Amino acid sequence: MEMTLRWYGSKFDTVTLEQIRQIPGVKGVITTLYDTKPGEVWSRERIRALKDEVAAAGLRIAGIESVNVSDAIKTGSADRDKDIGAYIETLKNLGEEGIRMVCYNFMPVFDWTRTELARVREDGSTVLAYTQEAVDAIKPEEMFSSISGDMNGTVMPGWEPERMSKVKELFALYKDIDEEKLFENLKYFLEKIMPVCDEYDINMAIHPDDPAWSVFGLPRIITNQANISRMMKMVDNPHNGVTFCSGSYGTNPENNLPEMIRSLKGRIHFAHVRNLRFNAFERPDGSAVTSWTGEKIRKGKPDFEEACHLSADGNFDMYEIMKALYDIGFDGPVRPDHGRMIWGEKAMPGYGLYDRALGASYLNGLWEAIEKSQTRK
Ligand SMILES: [Mn+2]
Repeated sequence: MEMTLRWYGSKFDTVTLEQIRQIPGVKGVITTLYDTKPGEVWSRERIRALKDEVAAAGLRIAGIESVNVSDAIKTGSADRDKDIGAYIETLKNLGEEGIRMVCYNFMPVFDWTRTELARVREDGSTVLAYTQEAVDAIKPEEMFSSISGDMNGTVMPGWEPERMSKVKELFALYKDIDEEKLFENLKYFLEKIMPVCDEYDINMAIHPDDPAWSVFGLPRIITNQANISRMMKMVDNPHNGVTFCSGSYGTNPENNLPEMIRSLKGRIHFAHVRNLRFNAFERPDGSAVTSWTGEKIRKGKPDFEEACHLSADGNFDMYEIMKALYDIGFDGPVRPDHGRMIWGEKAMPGYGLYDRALGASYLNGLWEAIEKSQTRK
């Protein structure tokens, strides 16, 4: 694996490449052209300029997160072929510049959903959190204003103010889209882009839906093992792969993360590794759950918060997650995911420097221990 950090670009990120360069073991960044819109072609010149900027700091671009997919593609509306054409052009330009991994998602309207961006934990750090109660009590168009005060002046991916001002229109676009239709539109998109991915050896890595269930009645498909297997089979090409995000699949504590990783051997092109702490969880029918680690979760409407990466701080066994990645021979980029806000840092929630650097070091430590225990027997 290659340890990386997500970086939004010098115009948008509070963290600098020079800082990232000093995190032990981090040589690559996962980045994007944050000011491009879905449906827009990324020019070769802009990609090269980004590459040069990263290289000048002694780092390399290990992949893109994200090239966003337009609503026309997700809903299968009239403009989709035009937008797919632009997407293919972007992939070609990335391929020409030697970039081989592209993360994207296929979530309708909202990307990830959290109801709090700065829940205060017992140690005074703040984290992103989700309660089903808050989602149930709010209209989707109020979602943005309810959390925007805690964004520390940053623009959060998927929550751009100009997009959020049109939430009602966006919901109208998706009113006839159910899970089946969304699967169909994803298949159509993937079939069209696979030839350019084959030509340039570009690994497409779909990010799971977060949380792993329907919010506000919108369909969500990249949520569990059965659905990912369906997706892998419907376009059976190794370039059609996934971003294994432990924090997103893990929002359902019954998703057995190491088992899912093992079932995706050869199809995981990127990994986001982070931990969650559940304060309560229940199935939609109200029954109690035991997490994949064997812990009984207190029964109640879903309520979880993002913990630090350490196993002991949340409900995940981080060793087992890294071990599963090691066992399948995973050699792609991995990044610590959302971190807590600590030590007075002001940054995009989840994307400060300090706690992600601690996360990277912890994951590197786990990996070194796993590797040595396997090779020094
Ligand atoms: Mn993720």
